[in-house]
Amino acid sequence: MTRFLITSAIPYINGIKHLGNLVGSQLPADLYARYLRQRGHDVMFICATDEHGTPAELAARKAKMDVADYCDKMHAVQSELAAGFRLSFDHFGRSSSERNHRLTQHFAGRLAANGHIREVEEEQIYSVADGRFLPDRYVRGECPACGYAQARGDQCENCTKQLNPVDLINPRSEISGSTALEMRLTTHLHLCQSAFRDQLAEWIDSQHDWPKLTTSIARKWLRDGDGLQDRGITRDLDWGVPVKRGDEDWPGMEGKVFYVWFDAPIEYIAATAEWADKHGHGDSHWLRWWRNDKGARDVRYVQFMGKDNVPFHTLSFPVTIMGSGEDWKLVDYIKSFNFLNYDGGQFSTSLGRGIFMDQALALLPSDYWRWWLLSHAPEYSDSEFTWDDFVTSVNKDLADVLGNFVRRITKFAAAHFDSTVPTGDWGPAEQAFAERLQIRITRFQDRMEALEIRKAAQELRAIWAAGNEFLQDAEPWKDIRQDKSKAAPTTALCLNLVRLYAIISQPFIPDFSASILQCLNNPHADWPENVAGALKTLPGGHAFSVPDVAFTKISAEQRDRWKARFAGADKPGNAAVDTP
Ligand code: B3M
Ligand code: ZN
Repeated sequence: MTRFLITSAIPYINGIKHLGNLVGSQLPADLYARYLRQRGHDVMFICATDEHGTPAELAARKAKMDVADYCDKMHAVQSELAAGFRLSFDHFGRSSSERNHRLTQHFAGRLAANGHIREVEEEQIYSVADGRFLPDRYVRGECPACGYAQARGDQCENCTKQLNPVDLINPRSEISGSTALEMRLTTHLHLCQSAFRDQLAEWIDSQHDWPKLTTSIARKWLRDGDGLQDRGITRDLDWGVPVKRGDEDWPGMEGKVFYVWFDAPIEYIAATAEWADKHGHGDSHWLRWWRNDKGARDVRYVQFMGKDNVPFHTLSFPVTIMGSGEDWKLVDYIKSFNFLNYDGGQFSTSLGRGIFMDQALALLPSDYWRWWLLSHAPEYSDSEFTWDDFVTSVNKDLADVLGNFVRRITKFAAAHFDSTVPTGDWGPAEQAFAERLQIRITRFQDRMEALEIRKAAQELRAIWAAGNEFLQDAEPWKDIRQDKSKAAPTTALCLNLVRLYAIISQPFIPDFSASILQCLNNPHADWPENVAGALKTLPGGHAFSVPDVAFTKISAEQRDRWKARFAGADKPGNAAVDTP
């Protein structure tokens, strides 16, 4: 048994996330957490809402709400959607929590004590029309690196480059659109990241097993030099973690808050502390996940995120950890993802283009989405959601292959064996099938452990198909007419195979799994270490009930209707999606 700490990038509070966001971090992290728990490991799976910074302020402003109230509301909405998608977080925290305030101030205090923070008087963009400084996303303009016209002041969405508002070409205010911007002096804290260049390079170079996507992005910004400039970690904003060094006030920093990207990753730690608080545990319970000197040395820490978040997790956050001089855990493995596109373009929150988590659940149960998203995870390149592909995947993989197998064998056994598992000794065909399946399941495990998600899904699909083939070849419906006992071993094996499918498919489609195990009156979901043994778990005489149809096919008419409906607000007849 190993202890696994798993964190998903924490979604911004500013609205309901689309399926591209979901498949880029939370969903694959959930898959992994579920799998590891099944294999008997001790798992701490953490996520939270990212509630500070300009994304939160701008969204609250649009919703005409006080920021704190807006965050309360949206945290509840996001929690409910996470539950709807069966995301099995041990804790879904909030970066605005008291724990995060204290830990963020603690880290800043340590960094300052170790000489890694400088106070810098610098010019920042001030909007005359708005009467305020405009940090980060309060400014939009052209990206100096790639020319993207809609780049935000904190990071270019197009090329992932971290930016400062002053870098943008032709900047304008996101609040008023005003271009009457001037530079004014203000004092901020800078994190001396550049001093860590060698240490970071050595650390990243030693990660031989990390996905190429992760290391290539990290190296790009490290080598470029650019990515590792000292960066401002404070802002002239009202909402956020007040700037303090530990418990002490920071003279000159009154009225300022920490930058959202400084406190957001610290929330991974804080959320684990929130978890401990919620369960009435003392500090040692969360420290044992995070502090090497307090029991976390044997913990394997795995992070999940979209590629745009990689620079912050490979450069900035590690500097916070390293620079603290305390023995906090550094990440062991970073699984990152490319983007999911929507039907020939990008998902767009502002245009209402694509499918958002709430809309998805209103159309179909979560298993349908989980299966398509995970089996098409954008691991090696961007991938694309199309309705045709989604419908094929649901109708073929889930309905024809998996659902049909379950339905066929349970109905057959209900009709001919009185809804019980028949008794009968295996012949060579059953033996050979079990041996073949053992090989496949080992391969499936290897893929899951290597976090090769698409390949794991392919293997799982092949395992489902193998059951259909076995049943098709064995033809128990022929034997049943002449000699019932001849059909018994095949039928018994296939009923046990239904159970095995429910178990190994659980990380992908947990609702299916739960409902099948219930029908089989078998709550013991032990992993099939030994396949032959697992296929004999339900003994002769064991009673079951026929499950309802697990997956309903999507009709061509439904597909066309949905395709039109989600094409985007710019298309006639479509209303804008109601996300802030
Ligand atoms: N909230 C960006 C995002 O939602 C940001 C991630 C923070 S992870 C510490 O994509
Ligand atoms: Zn760019």
